[in-house]
Parts: sequence; C-alpha cells; structure tokens
Amino acid sequence: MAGMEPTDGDAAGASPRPVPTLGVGMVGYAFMGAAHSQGWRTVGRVFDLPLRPVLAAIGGRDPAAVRAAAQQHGWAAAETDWRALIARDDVQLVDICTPGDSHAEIAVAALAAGKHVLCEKPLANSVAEAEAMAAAAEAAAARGQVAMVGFNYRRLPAMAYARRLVADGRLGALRHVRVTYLQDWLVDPEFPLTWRLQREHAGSGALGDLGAHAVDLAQYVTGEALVGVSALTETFVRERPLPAGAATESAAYGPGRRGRVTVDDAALFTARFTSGALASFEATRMAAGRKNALRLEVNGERGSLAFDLERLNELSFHDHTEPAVSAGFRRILVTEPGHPYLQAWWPPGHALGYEHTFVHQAHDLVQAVAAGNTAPSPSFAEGLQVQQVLAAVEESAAKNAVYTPVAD
Ligand code: SOE
Repeated sequence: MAGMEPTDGDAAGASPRPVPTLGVGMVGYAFMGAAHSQGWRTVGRVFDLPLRPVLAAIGGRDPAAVRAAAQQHGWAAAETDWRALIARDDVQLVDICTPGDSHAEIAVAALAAGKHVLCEKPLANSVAEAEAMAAAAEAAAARGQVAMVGFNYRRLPAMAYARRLVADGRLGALRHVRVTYLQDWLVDPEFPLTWRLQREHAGSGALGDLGAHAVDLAQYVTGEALVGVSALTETFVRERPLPAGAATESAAYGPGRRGRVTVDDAALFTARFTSGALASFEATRMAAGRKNALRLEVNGERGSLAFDLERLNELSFHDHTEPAVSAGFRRILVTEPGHPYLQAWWPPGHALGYEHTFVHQAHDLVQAVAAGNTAPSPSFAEGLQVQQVLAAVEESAAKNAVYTPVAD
C-alpha cells in the first residue's frame, strides 16, 4: 500500500532513512480544502512521523480551478472526477472536503476501494447517510482501514488539555456545560444564497456547520455522551440573492434572482449528559461582531474551566478546592512542551493558530494509520452519534415551533 521515499537525511549528512509514504488524495479545494492542504503539507515537517504524507492528487469538477488549487496548495496532480482520484494507485488515503451532500457517496466508495478516509464535519447530511458511512467504516476496519471525522477543534492544545483536566478529576462531578458558537457572516441580508444555506447541499444551517462542532467538543472535553435535547431553531432571513453566476433560476427561485433559505440561521438547545450534567448550546451565524467565537465552559464540583476560540492559546481554570480567599479563575497559557502537541512546536509563549488544528488532525490520523488503529477518534461511529444529536435537535425544534404563547 504505502510507497517508499528517502528522507533528506540530517544536517551531519547521515545516510537517508527510508520512510514509507502515505499518498493523500483530497476532494474539494475551497476553505476546508485549503485548511486541510496546510495540514498535510506541514505535518511531516514538524512531527517525526512513521509515514510521510505525500500530497498526491486533488479533485474538483472545474478543470482550470482544480489545476490552480493543485498549484497553490502543493498537490502533485489534479483530477476532475473524484472516482478517478479514488482509483489512483498513489492515493492510499482520501480526504473529503466537499459540501455535505457528497460525503456519503465519496466516503463509501473510497472505503470500498480499500482507502483510508478523513471526512469533514458534519459526517453527513442525514442520519441515514451517516449510518451507511459508519457501516462502511466498520466493514473497512475489519480490512485494516482507518476512517475519521474532521472535528478539528479537538486538536486544539487547550481543548485536549481541558479533556485531560476533566479526565484527571480536577473538576470532579460535572454539573454544567455551556457552549456557544457565534459567527456573524449572515447578518447582512444581502449575503448570497451559497450552498451552506441550502438544505439539499448542507443538510442544515448553523446547526450542522457550528452546532456539530459544539456537540462534538462538549462530548470530547467531558468524555460523556449527550442524551436528550430540547431545541429552538430560527431562520431570520428567509430569502437571499442568488450568487453571481448561479446556474439555475428555477421555479424555486423567486423574481429578482432571489432564492429561499432552507436551513436554520440559529439553533439553541438544552441537553442532558449521561451523568446527569446539564448542557446548553447556541449556534448562530447572526451574532454581529462575533467572528469565530466558539466558547465552552464546564462547571464541576471541584472546579471550572472556560475557553474561547478567539483566544485559542488560553484556558481558564478555577480550582474550587483552594481557599476561597485566594481561589479564582487563572489563565493557563497552553504553550508548554508538556501540553498536547506542543512538544513539536515553538518555545513556550510562541502561540499557535487555527491552522495548527489541521496539522494536528493529520498527525493523529497518520499515527492511527501507521499503528493499524482502525478506531481512531472521532470515528465514523462518533460522527453518526453527533448526527443523531443534530437530528434530535431538529425534531425537537419542529415540535417546539407549535407551542405558542397563551394569552390570558
Ligand atoms: C463556516 O461557518 C466555518 O468554516 C465552519 O464550516 C467550520 O467548520 C468552522 O470551523 C469555521 O466556520
């Protein structure tokens, strides 16, 4: 499966050590494609890996655009048909960075073709698709293949460290988890109707786009699963201009080249964890001034922690067992070599950023492939569970929509 390629050797001129390669083929080259490319390009230069990822081929429908993306992001070849990309002998791992409506088809085909798979979040657009993907991943695992979901925020050193604090009992029994994921790129009602605003392409709106991260992160940090939700969703701007060059002006699109928004702009829900801890979630792309504000707070019997993605190198921790007179939240700068992933990076205080999560994600996946760990986390089964939570949120929101205030 994996090819062989000599390393450059070290500065002293030692003879090169052959390192097996892992050919990566990526489908999609927009925002997530660029972010994943960064991860694949960088990971082998920062971490000492048992397999060296090679950016073998990138896939996309538009021949000129995919060739340009290959050049910009460092891919050796470009394919206009994802099936051809999967079939390539130099591709052992398929990375899916397309909109949700093609995740299931590509992932199932790639797994059937014997490839390892990384799939962007949310795993799918529906529970049925996610079930098919999880079943395909389970069958492929028996053949030694690895499948993982791209919940990249787990790979933030601060979040991995927060999980460690919880697991070590530093917070004691958990009581509350509060997660908000706030962006503002849809505040402008003239923002065009891109695929992220169409149910047939995106599955859902802020819920799947941001809420999926929130749910995964809450479960990852606490090590617990959510059971039971109660939700509200809203679409504040129901029609938007069609994007420039939109191919269709079908009956579904009204006059003036505007189209219907078929997903939520915001989703709010409360939930219960297996332990009985309570959680609240808010996901919106309508919070003016909030750019990428993923905030998480966990309160336990023995302490609390708080995190804000807009200050991603920091974790606030309060140890409630300390004397009240001197206790309080303190800021941990998560850049020490003893913090997750930091050993490979810069000296303490030399901060990391958003893109490093994709490097860490590539690192964890390559290690899993090399170790033959066919159940890396987050697995497709975990992606399916998140999808089930999202579906429960939609179901609850649909029911809640019928409860109207009672006049007295
Ligand atoms: C857009 O809202 C988006 O790019 C998400 O799709 C990503 O998953 C999130 O990390 C940042 O925001």
